[in-house]
Amino acid sequence: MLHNGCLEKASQWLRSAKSLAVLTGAGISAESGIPTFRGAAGLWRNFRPEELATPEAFARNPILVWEWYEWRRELIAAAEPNPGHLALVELERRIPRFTLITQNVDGLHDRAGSRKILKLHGDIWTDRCTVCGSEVVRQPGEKASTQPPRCECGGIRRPGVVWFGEPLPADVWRKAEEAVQNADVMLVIGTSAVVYPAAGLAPLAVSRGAKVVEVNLEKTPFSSMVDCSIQGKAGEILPKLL
Ligand code: BJW
Ligand code: ZN
Repeated sequence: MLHNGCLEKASQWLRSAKSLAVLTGAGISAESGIPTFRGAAGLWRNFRPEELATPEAFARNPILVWEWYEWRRELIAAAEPNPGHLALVELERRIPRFTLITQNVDGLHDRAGSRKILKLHGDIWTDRCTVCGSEVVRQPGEKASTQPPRCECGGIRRPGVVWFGEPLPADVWRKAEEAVQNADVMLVIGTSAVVYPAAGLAPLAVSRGAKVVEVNLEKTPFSSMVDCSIQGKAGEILPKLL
């Protein structure tokens, strides 16, 4: 169903949900002013994210990749959570079994006040040493560096995110699958649904008989398979669903 007529139905499902899984993507942070990956605004110096978010790109040109992340960290530090993020905080408060699964690395769900967050693709505020694996958490607003910093062990640090070709953190992924398998309702918000394995979670919920509701500005590969696909801005639709 590709019309907004299902908004009322979706909010009924949410009211009676005992177990809710939510999957978010870059679209939920778009109204906070953070560019999505696959829109025109996602371009940085004419590079596509697929050319920058890979271990090969970092190995080839660590400074270039590092600068992209510093640019994004600056945008994110200046941004605020929006009504979409806040609506999910309220759902967490209302629904007994609630799991927020996010592909986003921006930390806006944390800043909005969500507590149970599974970060599938890591966190842009964490740096990880490429040699010893030790992690350092940075504070938004910390002075930017133009080069990837060095670890005490001498290794160079990289952003603690998941790049193409890298496995997702195994425990986080296991919990995400579990939450989706046990959900009676699933919300899929602001994701283009092209990046796996995250894109497999909504089909998993469908196959388990959950009611699946999509909120997105545009149609996606999920739209025709879900129970209700609502086209609109997450920051406007989610508060209406409550
Ligand atoms: C709004 C809105 C508003 C806008 N309101 N909506 C062929 C087939 C299947 C899989 C593969 C394949 N070839 C390669 C793969 C694997 C690959 C993959 O899926 N590639 C596909 C692209 C083809 N996946 C991987 O490599 C993953 N790892 C893996 O598979 O490991 C296997 C393995 C096992 C064991 C050992 C080794 C390996 C890893 C994927 C990692 C993805 N990483 C990134 C970067 C993270 C760090 C960073 O942020 O820099 O994650 S890529 C980027 O895409 C980022 C995002 O989380 C992810 C998803 O993007 P998202 O969130 O959907 O954003 P957009 O921009 O695409 O969409 C925004 C949406 O919002 C749009 O629909 C808008 O309409 C909407 N919108 N405003 C509501 N206001
Ligand atoms: Zn180290």
